This record gives sequence, structure tokens and C-alpha cells, in this order.
Amino acid sequence: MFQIDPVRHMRFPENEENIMSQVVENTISDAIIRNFAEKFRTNLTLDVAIVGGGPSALVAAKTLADAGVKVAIFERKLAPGGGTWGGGMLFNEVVVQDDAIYILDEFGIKHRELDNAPGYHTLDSVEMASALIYGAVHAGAKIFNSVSVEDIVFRDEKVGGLVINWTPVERLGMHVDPLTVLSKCVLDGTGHPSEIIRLAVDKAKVQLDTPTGNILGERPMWVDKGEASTVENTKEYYPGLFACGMSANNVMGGYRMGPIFGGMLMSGKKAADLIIEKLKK
Ligand code: 48F
Repeated sequence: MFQIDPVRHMRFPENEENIMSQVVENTISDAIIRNFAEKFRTNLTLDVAIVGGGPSALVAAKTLADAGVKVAIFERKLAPGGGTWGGGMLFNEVVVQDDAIYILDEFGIKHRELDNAPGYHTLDSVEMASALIYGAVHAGAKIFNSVSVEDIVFRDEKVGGLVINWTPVERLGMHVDPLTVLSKCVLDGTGHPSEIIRLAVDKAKVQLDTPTGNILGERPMWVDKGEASTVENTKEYYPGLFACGMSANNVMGGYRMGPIFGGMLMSGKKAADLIIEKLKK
């Protein structure tokens, strides 16, 4: 009697089953450890390190990867996608306006124009989240999930990388030293709290490219203003440190806009374009 080893596609005698199944288990563990180590090691030095895997960051990651830029996202949660999944108040639909439809099309995300509001489209937020993640990874960006960025590398008056640790280590308050990733540019896509820009201000004491040199703070909801300012506020705030999405709006005092996502998607495009220009210099 012979059995098929599902991993090695080998036939082996039944009396060797115990030994072979241990081999299979070790083969799986070994494959995971070796391939993860390879992925991690080859991404310790990047062109662009993105913090947060929300919609603006995922669009930026795909656009950068499509242009041949070496880019990775470090996302605190197990599932990237940020505030995309839950739609509006857990009704899992979102709205995107005409200007950003070309980005949905690039990712192959279906959408339907509203009968009563031409120019505005609804789409399934789960399809959007999963397609943005797939699009970024498929283009060549790497995503390291369950990784929290706890500090920045700051050398020669420039932001030059990230200090990272596992999210469970952060959550459990374990006293474990972090590791470091170096990059030519850092993109803060951490959403409302602008965590990375906040670290630059609080710990490196930098003056940002804002009217006060500090974070101005997000304003309440005003949809059309917020949509426009999300894109306007996407820029380099300090040498090597860019912000996109709600992070950019928080830094520059923009308005919030709720479950309309065109501004987020266009902000990701703009961030990638600015970074590509900078990397060319
Ligand atoms: O907030 P988020 O979805 O980013 P965004 O691209 O999009 C904002 C919209 O989702 C929504 C909105 C649209 O109308 O207002 O809020 O600006 O995603 C931010 C991601 O960053 C992760 C966080 O878990 C989330 O997935 N994140 C935040 N801080 C860190 C981080 C950190 N220190 N390290 C790693 N990931």
C-alpha cells in the first residue's frame, strides 16, 4: 500500500507514514521560515517605506512598484486595508467620485454610478479593500502585516527609515528591542493620527513644512473641502518624510470627509508621483 505525500507529491509506504508526516510538517515550517527571512532580508533597504496599509498607501505602493521603485508597506493590523473594509457605519459600501474612477479601473474594481447623483459611484468596500491589497502586492510591493512602526531613523537632518516591532509585542507591552529598515523616503499613511509625522515632531523636533512648523490637526467634516484638501495636502513635510491620505489632512488642518474615497485614492497617486520625482534627482 502506498500513500501520496501532499507536499512532496511522493509515494511512500504506509508503515513509513509517521516519519514522512513529520518530514511534511518540517518541510512546511522550513519553507515558511526561509521564505519569510528572505523576504524580510531583501527589504531591509528600500527606496520607499510606507507606514500603514490604508487606501491611499495601497494606491501609492502599486504606483511606485509599477514604476520599478522598491517599496514595502508596514501595517500594524493583521489585515491591511485600513478604514476601507467597513464602508460607512459598517454598511459595506463606499462612494467614489468621477475624478478617481480611473484608479478603480486600474485595480479592476467594479462601480455603479448613482441615478440621483451623477458623477458619484458606489462600490463594495470589501471588493475595494481586497483589490487594493492584491493590486499593490501583485505590482511588486511587499506588505509586512502585524508590524507596528514605533520610531523613525533620523540621520543628517533627514528621515532615513523606520524602527519596527511586531504588533503583539507592542500590544502586550513586552520589553523587546525593535529592528530597523532603511529607506530613501518614508511615506506616512497612518490615517487620522499621522503617527510618523508626530514622531518626527515630538522626538526629532523637526519643523514641518506647515504654517506653524507643527501638526495643525484635523478639522470636522466638510466633504468637498476635505476631498480636495486630502490631495492638496499630500506632500513632503520634511526631507525624506511624505504624508498621504488622512495623515496629510491632519498635518495640514484639512477637513474630514467620511466614506467617500476618491480623495484618498488620488492622494496615493500624488504621493507616488512626488516620490518618483524626488528619487530621480
Ligand atoms: O486610516 P487609513 O484607512 O488610511 P488612509 O489611506 O484612509 C483613510 C480612510 O480609510 C478613512 C477616511 C476616508 O474618508 O477618512 O479613514 O488615510 O489606514 C491607516 C492604516 O495605518 C495603520 C493602521 O492600522 C491603518 O491600517 N497604522 C497606523 N499607525 C501605524 C500603522 C503604525 N505606527 N505602524 C503601522 N501601521
